[in-house]
Amino acid sequence: MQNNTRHFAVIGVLVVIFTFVVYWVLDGVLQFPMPASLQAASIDTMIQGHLWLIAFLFSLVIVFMVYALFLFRRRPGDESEGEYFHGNTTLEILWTVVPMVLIIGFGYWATVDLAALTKRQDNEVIVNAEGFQWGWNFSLPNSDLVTQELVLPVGSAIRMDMTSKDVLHNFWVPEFRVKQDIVPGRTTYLRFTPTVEGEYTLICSELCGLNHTGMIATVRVVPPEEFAAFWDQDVQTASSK
Ligand SMILES: [Cu+2]
Repeated sequence: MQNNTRHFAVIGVLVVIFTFVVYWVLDGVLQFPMPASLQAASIDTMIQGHLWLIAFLFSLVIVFMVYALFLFRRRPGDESEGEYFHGNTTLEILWTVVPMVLIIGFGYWATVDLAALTKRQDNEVIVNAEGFQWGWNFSLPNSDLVTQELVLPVGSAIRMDMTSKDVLHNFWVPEFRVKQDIVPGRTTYLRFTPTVEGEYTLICSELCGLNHTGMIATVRVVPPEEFAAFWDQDVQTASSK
């Protein structure tokens, strides 16, 4: 028993060290683009939480396994049978209750975050997006103008009202983190607030046919005055045709 306590103490320390190492590797490999929306922070925090959990569970399994493989391997000349034991109620309760608590906890966290991310905001700017094989059309609700480039005002809450001409598509700007499927026959919505001016790429994130990978559009996040000017000017141009 004394011996077991020492084994568990060593394993415990190794698991902690290995957890930090695996997290460090995962965090280094999974480099996300710069966050550029109000919603990005909560999603990034959740991803970090998952990385810690993944690192811990991976370490727990691997450290126990490798430790046992090395320390309790059969020595030369040892022909004895292993000790027979049947079941361990404490262990079984532990490995049922702990994952259950973790899953419920993470589920609760995700539900709260999702509710906050999809909540109606004050003074939302509504922009229509239409996906098709293989491109995008954007317009404002009261404008005839249709553009292939998505211009958005920085700092404003945006609601994308999205439809599809043909098959499933998905609106995804990695820097904004949020994404939403676009479904033929109905309108789906996506809310986000761009926080950093600049140029981004909108990517269709739902396999939609031969040129799916080419279904991209430029997203420009500009000062509110420039946004207003862009649409006003172009609306006039469009209606004067
Ligand atoms: Cu698509």
